[in-house]
Formats: sequence, structure tokens, C-alpha cells
Amino acid sequence: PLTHNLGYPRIGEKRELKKATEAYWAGKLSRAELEQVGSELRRKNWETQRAAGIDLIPSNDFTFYDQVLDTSCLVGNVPPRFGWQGGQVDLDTRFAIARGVRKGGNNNDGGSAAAAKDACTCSKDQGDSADAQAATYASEMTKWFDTNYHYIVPEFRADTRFALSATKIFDEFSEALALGIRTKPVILGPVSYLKLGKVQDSQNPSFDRLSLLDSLLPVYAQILQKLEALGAEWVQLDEPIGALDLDDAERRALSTAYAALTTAAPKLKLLVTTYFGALRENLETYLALPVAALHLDATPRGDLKEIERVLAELPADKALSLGLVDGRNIWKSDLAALLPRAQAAAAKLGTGRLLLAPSCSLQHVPVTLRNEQKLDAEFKGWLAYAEEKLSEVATLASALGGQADEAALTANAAAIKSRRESPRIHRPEVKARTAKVAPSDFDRASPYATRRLAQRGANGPLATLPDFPTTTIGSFPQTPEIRAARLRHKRGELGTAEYEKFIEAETLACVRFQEEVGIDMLVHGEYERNDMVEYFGEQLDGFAFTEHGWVQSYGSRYVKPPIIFGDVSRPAPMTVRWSAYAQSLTKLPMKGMLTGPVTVLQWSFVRDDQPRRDTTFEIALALRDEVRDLEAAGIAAIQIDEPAIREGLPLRRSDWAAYLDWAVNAFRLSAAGVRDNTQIHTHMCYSEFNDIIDSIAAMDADVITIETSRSNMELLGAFVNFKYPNEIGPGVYDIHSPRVPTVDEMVKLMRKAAQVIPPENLWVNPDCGLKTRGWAEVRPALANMVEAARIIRAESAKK
Ligand code: THG
Ligand code: ZN
Repeated sequence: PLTHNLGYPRIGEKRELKKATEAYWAGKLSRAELEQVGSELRRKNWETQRAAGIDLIPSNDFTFYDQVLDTSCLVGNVPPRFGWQGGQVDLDTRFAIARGVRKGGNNNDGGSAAAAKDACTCSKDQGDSADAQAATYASEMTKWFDTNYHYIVPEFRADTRFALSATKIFDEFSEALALGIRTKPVILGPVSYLKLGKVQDSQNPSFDRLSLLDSLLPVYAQILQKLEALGAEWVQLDEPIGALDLDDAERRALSTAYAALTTAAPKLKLLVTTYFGALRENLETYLALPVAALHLDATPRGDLKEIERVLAELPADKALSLGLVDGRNIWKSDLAALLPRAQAAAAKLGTGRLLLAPSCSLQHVPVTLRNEQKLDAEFKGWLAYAEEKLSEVATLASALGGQADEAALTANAAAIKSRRESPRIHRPEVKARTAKVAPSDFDRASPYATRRLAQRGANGPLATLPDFPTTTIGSFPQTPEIRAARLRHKRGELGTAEYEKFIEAETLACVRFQEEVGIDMLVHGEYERNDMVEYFGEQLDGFAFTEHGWVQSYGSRYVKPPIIFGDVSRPAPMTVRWSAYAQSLTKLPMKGMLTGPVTVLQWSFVRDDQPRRDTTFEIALALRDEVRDLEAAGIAAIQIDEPAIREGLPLRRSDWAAYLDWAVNAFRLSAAGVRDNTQIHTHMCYSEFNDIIDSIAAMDADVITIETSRSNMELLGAFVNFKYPNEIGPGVYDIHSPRVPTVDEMVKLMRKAAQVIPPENLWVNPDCGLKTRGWAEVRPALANMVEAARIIRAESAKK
């Protein structure tokens, strides 16, 4: 069979792309120098894939920012506010769409220190763009399916017209051909392109963007014809929306589109891909597309039964590409398990009609294991990054072709066996504990009304809290000095005692500031933490960290997710030292700060040898112990952040309930071990909770803080029909903007909130953590917030 690849990571094995792009934004690299870095990365990637034994190597998978944005530029869909006049969309226009344009048109802000400062953990702002000062605001970004990658959302209007407006896809094909590689160009398919965008048209808000297909198809036809003329044999069209709930019109659009495109370029072999899940009710549509080949996700994310059906029903004129090697995680494939499945497919179709590939683009995994020097040999033996995954595909193909690489297969089997049996992974005491979880472990001792009295009643530890108590979400500005100290400590240049003294001093200053400004419930500032997941992972058993395991999150921002490889447990308290220290400095209540089990799971690479639910429950039990230790140390309020609980929603609606059930239970398991008089908080950064509001209420936190300020509290619409039972802090100002909010605007927002939420249940807080902001904004903003709370308190007392 032929081997192919859907896409290779473009970031470079040492994050070359980030460094070059940010240097270009900072004015330190010329356009030509940036282009040169891009060209080098592409050459290296193509040659790596050729060396790995891949027959059809992708091109146009490279991008300086995002492949969906590139598609918009390819078809000339630039939102009107960017003033593009037609012709070629140049690189700076691309960056402007992604990042917005500052007043004066100068976006030179991209050094890495500035990048870290601007980035928000919840990735709600594009860091360098979502700025009140922006003259032209950036296009929105959103998560690419259920991955941790974010794409730039295409904007459509009733008057959107398309025209071929970029040569990138052609240039890169020719560039590879000159290196002796006839690549398979990759484009986002026209129907997915329309479906994944949104209508942004105030005059026609309910415009049907699918109606743009007729004007879009001629441009796609032109692209295919041009590629054909340049010598392309295969073209990959990604239509991953097959994994989503589609309606009949969307399915018809797929049929229409591919009938037209096949007619337009009859000699090209079109390969339509879908991935991240099974096709289910979309299966017949995809099977009937008049194209040369269909690619399916053949990992357990797909549906192995569905693959069998495809093997039986695939029309004789079509080839099948099986995505057997998981393109989304870092685990080595079990080739002995995959080979029989590939053989069964070959027996049914013949090797001439079979292609083998990773399940999806490898942009979701790190580049190469080669540079990982610090992982022990056994552990490293369990892993495969992009480069290694391609070798797995090649090994499967050669075995199928009768030329099995016995050494590779034997080594693979040994690694799989070592992982399956390793005592580092399988810890009987952890399994025994999860098996013993009882239904009552998910429930607080008493219902909310009783807890409220125990917490805020006359004898409660929080009795002194006023109405409309003020608090913050947890983190305070991470200054360059703090980052530098942490880095020096990590490198061994700053001793632990000195480092801790430094962090203590920062914490003390933060506590004094909050007291002086008049906050009612304090936080310690989280100066000891880096990434909110990494900080906990480093202290839990069952987690590993890599040196080079970077994946692109959006644009030039990358994450290095921890690897959850084994049964999770907590060898020692993680945060008690800092929370107890901070509490010792003040008589005011100090809130403990933890990252919730679902968020830890979502932002890590997860083991594939047990259900995600089981792993989440192990994390929840470790957190439960931490919560109880905080309580025992005298911490009366503990916040367990779950910013990622919504991100975990399955792609299909019908799968939501099952997920929400265990996700909510994992949170409850982490929180429910405390006494009635300990107050549990949670925080969520996103705003669309209308459709999961029941589940959020079911988490049964005593207090929830959420984002609402940017929508002017309109989100609270959800609370008109749904009476949220517990306390709630609807964020009164947007921390993603450097603008200092006025007292008046926050008072107005609180009045609005008080119309739909009982005033006695309201808290006053910003909408997210403050770590990405500077003190110059935080000081006056919180002073104004406290003043706003006083005013609203006085108003409410008069009533
Ligand atoms: N932690 C982890 N995963 C996450 C987030 C997180 N996934 C989702 C969301 N948050 C993604 N948001 C961001 C926000 C900022 C950055 C990356 C993803 C970022 N990264 C630095 C960069 O690329 O310069 C990396 C700096 C570093 O760690 O050295 O700015 O919060 N695990
Ligand atoms: Zn947040």
C-alpha cells in the first residue's frame, strides 16, 4: 500500500518558527529572513518524511500562523475592516487578520517576554491582539474540534465574494518539486471551510453561509486545475466536519462540492479526509463522494465497526486510507495489534486500493523524540512523536508488502510489553482506591442552604464577609523579576531557600496590597507557579515532563503538555505550604487555589490504556486529599478551577450527557470531602454556558466565578430561566484588556446582575486571573472594583 501523511508539525524541532515569527513582529528580522526560515523548515520536513518512508508527502501544511487563515487568504476572504483591495493577500495582511492592528498600524510587540506577559491561560485573548487600543480588531479564534489547537475563524457576509488570492499552495508545491518531491498539496475542503466559519454581518445576521458554496466552488476548481497543471497527482481535501453533527443541507453540500470538483479536475486524484471521530449518519455521504480516495480515523476515536462496514461497502472505484496510527497522542502504536487490521483491509480491498497514514495531521504532536535527552530510556521507549509515528506507518506498510522489518516489529513489541506491565504505571493501591469510591463520596455532607449558614452564618469561619464580597480569581501579575527568579531556580542558579524567600516576600506584598485596597477574600498570588497544569503535574506521581514536547496552541504560542502516563497519586501536599503561609499573614480569609481534575486532564497528553474518566477520577482523588489538607491547615475557602470543562465536550451532542456526567462527578469527588463550613469555589473562563448550565449547577460549588463582563452581563440571560442555586461572581471587568474599568461601569454591571440573581448570592470579582496584566493596571482596577462593591452594598442596604 501507499503511505501518506496528512500534515507535519511546522513549528520546527527547536521552535524555530516561533522565534522567527516573533522576531519579525518585533522588527528584528526582515520579511526575506522570515521567508527563509519558513523555506528551511519546509525542506527539512519534506526530507524527514521522505527518509521515514512516506510516499505521499503533504505540502501547504506549513503556515506562518494558521492553515484556516491561509485558506481564507487563498480564496480572498479578507474581512472588509482590514482594507484589503484585492490582488494577492500578503503576509502582513495575514498577520493583521490574526492579531488585529494597533493604532498607528505598528504591531511590533512580539518578543517572547512580551508574549508570555500577554498570554492568558484561558487563551481567550490572542495576547498580542485583543487590545482595547486596537484600531482594527482581529478575527476571533476558536478550538479546532476537540484538540488544543486554535484556528482563526473565517468571517462570512451576504456580500462575501471569492477569488483566487494567494500563490502559497502553488509555490510550496513547486518548491518541493524542485527538491525532487512530488507532494500531495493539502487544503481545507470547501464545505468544512464554510461550516467552521461564522456569519459576521450586522445587516444579515441569519444569513446561511452554506449558500456561498456556489461562488466558492469555482475558486476551488481553479486551484485544483492549477495544481494539476503544475504536475500534482494527488490533492488532499480535509473535510473533518464528518465527525460533527451535520444536517441534510450540509451533507448535500458535500455531495455537490465533490461532484463539481471531480468534474473540474478529472485527472487529479482527490483524497477526502475526515478524522477525530466516526462518521455515523454521515457515512453514506462520504462513501458516495466521487473522489479517488477516502481517509478515515481508524483509531478507537473512530468506530472500528464502522471501518468494517466501510471495507464491505466501499465503491470499487475508490481507495481507502486508514488512519491507524494515532496522530493526537504521544504513545508508540501497538503494531502487533494494528498489523492484522491493516492485513484484513488489504485482503478485502487489495493493497492497490489501500493507503496507510496517521489518523490526522501530526501538528497536534511534538516534532521528534531525537532531542529528548533527559527522559529515561524505558519511558522514552514508550513514546512516538511526529517523526517516529511516520516510521510506524512505514513499518506497517512494508510488513503488508511482504517485506516486514522484523527488527522494528520486535523492538516495538518489547516496548509495548514494557509499558503494559510496568510497575511505574500500574499501582495497585491507586486502583484499589478508585474501586472503593462510593456514591456518597460525590456529595457534600449537607445541601447548599445548610452549608451557607455554616460558612457565612454568625458562627461560620466566613461570618465577617459583607454582602457583595470582593475577591479575585487567584493569580496576580507575574512580573519579569518573578519569571526570572523561577527560571534561575529551575536552572539551579538560585538556591531553594533563597527562591522561597523571594516568593514569600512577593506573596507578603500581594497580601498587604489586597488588605490595603479593601478586598474581602484574599488570594496568595500564585507567584510560585508557572503553568497551572504543570505546577500540579510536577508534584503528582504518574506525570512526566519533556524538554521539547511543544505543540502549537495558536499562532506563535505553544504549550508543552505534561504526559499522564501512569496511575495518579499525590505523594505529599502540593499547595498547603504557600496557602498556609499566606493565611498566616492576615486575619482576612485566604482562598486556597487548585486546578480541577478535568482541566488537568484536558491540558495534558493522556494515557490511552484506560478510559479518560478513570484517569480523571484518580486526579480527583489526589485533589480531594489536597482539599482536605488545606482545610486542616485552616483554609476556609478553596477554589478548584475548571476552565477546561467545556472544552472537553464531545464533538457529537448525543455524547455530551455521558461526558458531563463523569466530568461533573470528577469535580464533585475532588471537592466533596470537606466539612459544611468550608466554602468551595470554582472558576470558568468561558462565556457560553447556557447549554451546560445544569451541569455547572450540578458541580455544586458554593461559589462560582465566571466571565460575563465582555458581554455586558448579557450572558446572565441563562440565569433568567435557570435559577442558579448557589453563590455567583459574574466578572465585573475584562482582565484581557489593559483598560482600567471605571467604578460607574462596574456598579452598572452589578445592578444588572442583581436583577437576575438574588443579591445575597452575588460576589464581586474580575472575570479571570490577573497574571497576564501589569501592576499599573491592577492597582487602580481593583481599587475601583472595591469602591463599586461599596456603592452597590449601600444601595442594596437601603432597599
Ligand atoms: N496550560 C496548558 N494547556 C493549555 C493552557 C494552559 N491549553 C489551553 C490554553 N491554556 C492555551 N492557551 C495558551 C496561552 C498562552 C500560551 C500558550 C497557550 C503561551 N505559551 C508560551 C509561548 O508560546 O510563548 C509558552 C511559555 C512557556 O511555557 O515557556 O503564551 O494554560 N498546559
Ligand atoms: Zn479565567
